[in-house]
Amino acid sequence: MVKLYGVPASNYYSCVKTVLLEKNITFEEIIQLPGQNDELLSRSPMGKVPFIETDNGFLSETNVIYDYIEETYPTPALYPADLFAKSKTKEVIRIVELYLDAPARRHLGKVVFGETLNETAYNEVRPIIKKGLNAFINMAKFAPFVMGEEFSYADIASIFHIGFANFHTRDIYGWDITETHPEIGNYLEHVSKREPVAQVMSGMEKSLIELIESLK
Ligand SMILES: N[C@@H](CCC(=O)N[C@@H](CS)C(=O)NCC(=O)O)C(=O)O
Repeated sequence: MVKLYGVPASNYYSCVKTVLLEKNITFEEIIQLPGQNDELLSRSPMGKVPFIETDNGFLSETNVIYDYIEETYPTPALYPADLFAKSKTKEVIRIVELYLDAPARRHLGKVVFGETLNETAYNEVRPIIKKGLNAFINMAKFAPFVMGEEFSYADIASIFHIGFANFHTRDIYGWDITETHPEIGNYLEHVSKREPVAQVMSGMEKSLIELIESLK
């Protein structure tokens, strides 16, 4: 049985959990904080979560996990069969990870852990996220899903990483992406009604609120 390690408050963990639910794969969740101890590093070389345990061993890095799961459990498919369309799907995933999640993550210390505002990040992050959002809007079809008619890994990454970015921009800049970009707001509202997404999202939000409260 697949074992999923990580914390429900994590957007990356939420992506992998959604994939497992979408594909009806039986799995066990094991709470694991990120860290740098040797045992963890032998399972997840960067000490990050999520990672999974398979019959063959441990695997980290969400994109790698997507590819492994897709080949191991091909139905329902979450990538298009066509190579170019599949590559475009991966392009969107990279954009939301690198230009929405990663810059927003620079505010994680302040927003989640109550640290002081990083002034450099304050000035640098907003324009990067604006560019990332432009790129995303130019690529997304919203018909009704990001890549068109089929729900895919691009939706899973977009839902959780844009949600993560918005959680930070609202707090730091008073900037709600779903208001400045209503096409994204409408898309997120529609897709978050999907059963596995709704289930994972509510667990993630609950866990995030509990984490923030516990740190106060
Ligand atoms: N590139 C990683 C990113 C995962 C990631 O950033 N996970 C966060 C939790 S949401 C983490 O483990 N952070 C701890 C750290 O960066 O050391 C992936 O695709 O899985």
